[in-house]
Amino acid sequence: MATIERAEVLVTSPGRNFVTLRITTSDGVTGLGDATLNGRELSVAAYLREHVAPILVGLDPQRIEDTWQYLYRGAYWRRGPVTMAAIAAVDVALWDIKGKVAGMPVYQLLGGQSRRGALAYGHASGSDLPSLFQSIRNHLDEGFKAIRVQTGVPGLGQVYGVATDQKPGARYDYEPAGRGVAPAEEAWDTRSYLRHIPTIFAAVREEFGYDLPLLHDGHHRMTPNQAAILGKSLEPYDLFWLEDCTPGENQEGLRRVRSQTTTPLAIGEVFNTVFDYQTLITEQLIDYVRSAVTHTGGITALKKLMDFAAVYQIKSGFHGPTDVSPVGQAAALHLDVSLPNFGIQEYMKHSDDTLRVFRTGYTFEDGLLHPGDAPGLGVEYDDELGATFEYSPAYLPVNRLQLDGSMHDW
Ligand code: GCO
Ligand code: MG
Repeated sequence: MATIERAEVLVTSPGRNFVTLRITTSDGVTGLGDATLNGRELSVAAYLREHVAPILVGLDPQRIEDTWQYLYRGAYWRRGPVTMAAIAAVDVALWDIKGKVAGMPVYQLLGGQSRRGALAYGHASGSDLPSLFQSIRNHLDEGFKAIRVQTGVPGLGQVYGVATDQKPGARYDYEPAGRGVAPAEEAWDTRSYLRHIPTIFAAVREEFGYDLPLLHDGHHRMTPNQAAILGKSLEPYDLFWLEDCTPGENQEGLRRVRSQTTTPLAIGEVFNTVFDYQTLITEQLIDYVRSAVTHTGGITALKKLMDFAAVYQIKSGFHGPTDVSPVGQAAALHLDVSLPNFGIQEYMKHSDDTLRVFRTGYTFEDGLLHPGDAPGLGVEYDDELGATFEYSPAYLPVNRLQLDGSMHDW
């Protein structure tokens, strides 16, 4: 029987920071797992190096479920983004190994394909309408068939999620990364935002029609009542979803939003276990689960969460920004094509440097992503090149109220 011989933590920064776990078996089979926690990367690297890698050595790499339970229950301290990203990395690396040993892509081990590919949405943004329209056109030219729309708000400066440059492929400055010893600060005003956003969606529908699925991310900035107001005012524009309208950790707060608006809701990119979703799912307070494989304990945990959601007709809409590494994105795609209750997949192409360090086999054609047919996940890591991109701290911005400088959710 092969055993786990080595578990190495690889940190690289080709444009932005990534943490990867590589597990090697005594037969020489390797598996990769993503452990990237944007802005807190080294905490997961240390958790893995100090507390997980040593205890993996000697275990049976085929026992994915048992290893998951061992790391989750055995830690005593449960849940939390650092722990769950570390468990996810081990889990995904073991699925990669199992696929390679079986000679099959991971999606085959998950039950095979349920669809030709995963409908992807891209990120269009602009500080004003002409630049937003240009960005939407660029995304349509790149083949996207669903588009997230973010815009600047009059009276506010830079707003998270809005690119300042509209060249094809351009994106928000913090994607790839906001390097520095401390986060940048942005100013916020929710009332201006609530007034402005419906006018933007009216203009986008007028220009691009009603066929194109449109999404919007509220980045946790509203109270339940404010979210209800926004959801209602966006109803005429037929959104695919309104994302993270409130900080979802108060799950009961979503009852207020849900009872007031039929705009579909997506939540969960900052969640890390099924328990964060319990009320949201059983009371059908959301339509889409936003988790990433990387931040929710891996393929094993996210598949169970999605099976639970399926009972309530809730679909997937996995988080796929560039701070989820190509390994994490590949893991999501294997789930996407196999899940019966797939909804949509977020997709931002990684930088060219990133895609040289992580050689991927996934494809994007005619608006659909496919994980490819290589055994395992289909991603290879270039150690030599990875080592040339040294880690440096990079942070998401923080958000303060324009009125008085209070710290605010975003
Ligand atoms: C999204 C997001 C991202 C996150 C980022 C955090 O929907 O893609 O909200 O932009 O803010 O991934 O690390
Ligand atoms: Mg989001």
